[in-house]
Amino acid sequence: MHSSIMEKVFAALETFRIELPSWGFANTGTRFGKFIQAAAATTTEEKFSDAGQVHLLTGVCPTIALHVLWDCPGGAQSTEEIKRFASRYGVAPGSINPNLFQDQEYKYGSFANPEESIRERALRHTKDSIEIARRLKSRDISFWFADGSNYPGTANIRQRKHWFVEALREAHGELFPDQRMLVEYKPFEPAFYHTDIADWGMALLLSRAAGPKAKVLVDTGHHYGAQNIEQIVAWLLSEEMLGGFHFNDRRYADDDLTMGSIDPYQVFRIFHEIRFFEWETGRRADIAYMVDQSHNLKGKIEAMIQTVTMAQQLFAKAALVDYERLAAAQKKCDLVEAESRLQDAFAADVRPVIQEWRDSKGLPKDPMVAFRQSGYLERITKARAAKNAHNVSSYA
Ligand SMILES: [Mn+2]
Repeated sequence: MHSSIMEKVFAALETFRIELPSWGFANTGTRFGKFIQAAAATTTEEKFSDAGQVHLLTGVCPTIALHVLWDCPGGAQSTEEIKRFASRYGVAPGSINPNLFQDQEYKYGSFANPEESIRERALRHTKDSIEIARRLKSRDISFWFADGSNYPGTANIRQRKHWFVEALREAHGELFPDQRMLVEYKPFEPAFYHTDIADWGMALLLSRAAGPKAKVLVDTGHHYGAQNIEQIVAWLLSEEMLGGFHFNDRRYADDDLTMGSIDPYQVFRIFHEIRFFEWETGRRADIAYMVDQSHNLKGKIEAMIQTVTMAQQLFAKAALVDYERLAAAQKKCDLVEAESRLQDAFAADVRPVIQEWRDSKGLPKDPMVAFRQSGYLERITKARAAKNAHNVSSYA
């Protein structure tokens, strides 16, 4: 392997970290049923333990995203326990995700619920989440809202937008100096007629209205099939409004498949836009890379290792784009030369260099092989099987 390729990949990998979601280690399913895995995590401690394994073997997942309702049942009181898990299992708390969609009260929305007392309840939960984040030294409060409606004429869309602006502004006012607020969008599901924050433009306007610490979060699964996600990324970068990613892949809708399993070139193109921005401006884009996947069929820890490994590969490939030549080709409108800069970088097999990088860090060259040899899965399967067997597998 050419030494400049090695230098570029090593330098890229040094900067690349990706956050794991606590919920990615738990039992999940579809709206038709939940599939129970004997080794699935059912407690916050088990989620920390599993995320700790992924970090131990890959070295690039130092944080775990937490879901307030599921991981912090005692609210702010849960933070002492969480700090103990973090030091025991070697992963720090990452983004804090308020839950504004699961409680019965939120049937008709949270920040945009027509009932004032429910909007206030949602804001109280948000303020509690910000306090949890402060205690855990988490930087990002990450919002996703299920708010929307199922039938035409049933919701005052403009009024709801106004309520969203009010609530996000108030939440923004509660943020501590080093905290950020990330606003995620999604076109549909669970709402099937209108969703209050349906696309990046709505998320951008609401973030701008909320205040300077609010940024947009791009979940790659939250787009229509033909949408050009990397263009959205380029625009958000240009507007200084890209705060983070939730990575996952999909074939049809928000399928939550493992990153790069269906369309790795798309993830590469996203990373390319970020690297191109950084090359042109000479500064790092301040972006939180996060995984948001639920693995219904694959083993959860293996699916996560596979995801992280794929993320590193695609990020490393994007680091191989020759930006001097690309910029020159774009200027001359030499389309084939310009496109080839991307295609050549994407075609490079970076796996041997990544293995060397891992080796240089004292990490296993192949994290999946190391995991399968570690005996961890057998251990947790034995320890958790009985508890998981009692879990309900049906929503009926
Ligand atoms: Mn997401």
